[in-house]
Order: sequence, then C-alpha cells, then structure tokens
Amino acid sequence: MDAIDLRSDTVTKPSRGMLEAMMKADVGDDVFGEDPTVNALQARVARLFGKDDALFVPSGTMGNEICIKVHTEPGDEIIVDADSHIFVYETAAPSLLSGVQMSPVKGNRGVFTVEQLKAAVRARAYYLPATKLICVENTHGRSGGSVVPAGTLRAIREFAAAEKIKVHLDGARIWNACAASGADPKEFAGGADSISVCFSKGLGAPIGSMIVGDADFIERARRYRKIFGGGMRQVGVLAAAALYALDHNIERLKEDHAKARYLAGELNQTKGLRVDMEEVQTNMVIAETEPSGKTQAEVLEILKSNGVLMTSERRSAIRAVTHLDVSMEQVRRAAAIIRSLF
Ligand code: TLP
Repeated sequence: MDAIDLRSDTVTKPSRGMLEAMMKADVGDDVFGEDPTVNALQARVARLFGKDDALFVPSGTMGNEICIKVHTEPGDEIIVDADSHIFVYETAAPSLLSGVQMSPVKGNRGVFTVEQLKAAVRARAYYLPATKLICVENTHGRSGGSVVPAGTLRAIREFAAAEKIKVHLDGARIWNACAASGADPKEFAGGADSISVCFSKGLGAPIGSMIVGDADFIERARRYRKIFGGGMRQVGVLAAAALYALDHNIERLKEDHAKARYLAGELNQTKGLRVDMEEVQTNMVIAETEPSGKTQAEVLEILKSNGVLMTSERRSAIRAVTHLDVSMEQVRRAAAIIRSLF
C-alpha cells in the first residue's frame, strides 16, 4: 500500500481536470508579456486582492525574495519573524540577493505587537541600518499553520506607514487563512504593500506563485524577476493550472482543515506526543515528540516504516500537513497507525 504522505501540501499531483486545463491553455511568450493565460491569471489575482497588478513567478521563495529586493537597498534592515520561512528556510537569501540584514523578532504565532515593532525599528541615524520592511507570514507555518488576523496586519501596516516602512506579506497559504477566518483576500491585502501567494501548496497546482502590489511595485518586480532567472516563456500551461485551482480548490480547503483538526486531536491523545490544539487552525499539525523519550528523527523513522510520512518541525516536533491528495479515510488510518505505535 502507498505511504500516506503528510509531509507537506506541496506534494500534491495535478488532477486529471487540472491537466486537461493545462493542455488546453492558450500560450505566448511571457517575457514579452504575450501569454494570454498568464495575463488573465495576473489580472484575476490582482482583482482578488484589491491591488493594481500581479506578477507570476516560479516559486514562493522567489516571490518573497523579489519583494524584499524591490522594497530595500543593500545595507538596509528588514524585520522578520524569528520563525518565518524567510528567516529560517530561505538559506539567508535576503542577505545574499538584497544585501540586507535581517532583524528577527519572536512573534506570538507570527503576530507582532506594535510595541515589539517599536522596539525593533532603528532610530534614524547615519551609523545605524535603516529599517525598511516588516515581513509577516500568514498562515504561520512554524506555528502549526495558525492565522494572523486581518486586523493585526492592518495595525502593523498603520504603524509601519507612519514610520515610512513597507509591509510584505508571505501569503503562501493565505487561501487557508481566508478559509479559516472567513475573511476576504482583500482584508489581508489591506494590511500589506506587497503579497506573495502560492498555487502549489493547498491549491494543488504543480508550480507557481504570484506577487501582488501596486503598479509601480510590480513594474520593478518584473525587472528583478528577470534578473533572478524567473522570466518564463510559454508558461500559460502553469497559469492554467493556477486558474483551475482558483476555480476548484479553494472551497474545499475547509475539508483539509477538518482533517487536520481530527488528526491533531488523535495525536494529542497519543502517549508520548503533545499538540498545542490552539495552533491547529488550518491544515497543519505540529506534535512535540519530547514526551515520547525518542528523538524527532527516531519518531519520523518509526512512522515511515509503518507507511506514514511526516517531516521534522522546530527543535523536537514533527509536522503533518493535510491536502487534497490525502483523504479523511487515509488520515483516520494514519492516526490509528500512530496511536498503535506509541
Ligand atoms: N514551505 C515548505 C517548506 O519549505 C518548509 C513547506 O513544506 O511548508 N513561504 C511559506 C510560508 C512556505 O511555507 C513556503 C514553502 C514558501 C514560502 C516557499 O515556497 P516555495 O517552496 O514555492 O519556494
């Protein structure tokens, strides 16, 4: 029997319907701005988030890194959450590609208070780095996919605007934040100057992300996309997958959230594992392995040899992510296997 793959919602494969949409895509050279399917996707996503324009990019990482590049100059400083993807999982790319220094602030499940930000923003002096950008992640991956409320984001942006600082939202899983909170994408977008969103996580597309912002920002982002090697040609085949995902795979995200909630409850009742149930708001479950007396790696290996795949998270925890290629039935089976093992 195939393993139950809960490592990430990035592991999904395009469905038959999605593949058919990709085959039918009308394409053109997107470096010339001539791919009609990419143009349609960009216009649709810009509208969805209530911003002027949008730009298709190959990955969430490139989306974040282009935005950081556009918002900053080498020698600037950016405030990031100490547990964010940008700070932890992008191999120090902001330092390498934008020449900026990252100032990590420990948010509460990705939420910064204005007091924390006040303390982190540098005074304006020639001998200090200039704080130019605050990055927020929503949903917040290393906090079990918890949601940063739209009101919090707006308060952050209000504070930042008064300080002449921009706000970037890493919205790789903003769709899950919308599904869980009932908020419209525009409500989250109102709290940010730029947003990067992904189609290749919970939405089930094979590749593709998008940067959203005002017209001038996107024009500059287009230049850096080319510099970073992200200018693609007949990429309408991928934009068609993203359009299909927007049409078919948003409503169903709530099912993934229900699967995660079920799994979290089961793992939390498993001897040796501990889940912070308040974190479980979307499609992720992070379980502490410390009470089991086994290392994270040992637990992952035991699960793997019994047909359940998860990943490591934080220092001593394991992570499961539910998605459209794992059914409730498989999640129940995974939970039963885990409970029988510990
Ligand atoms: N996250 C992956 C891993 O890299 C951890 C995952 O399995 O969750 N922002 C956030 C919040 C992300 O979670 C990810 C991917 C990215 C950006 C980067 O997206 P890609 O992988 O498309 O570069």
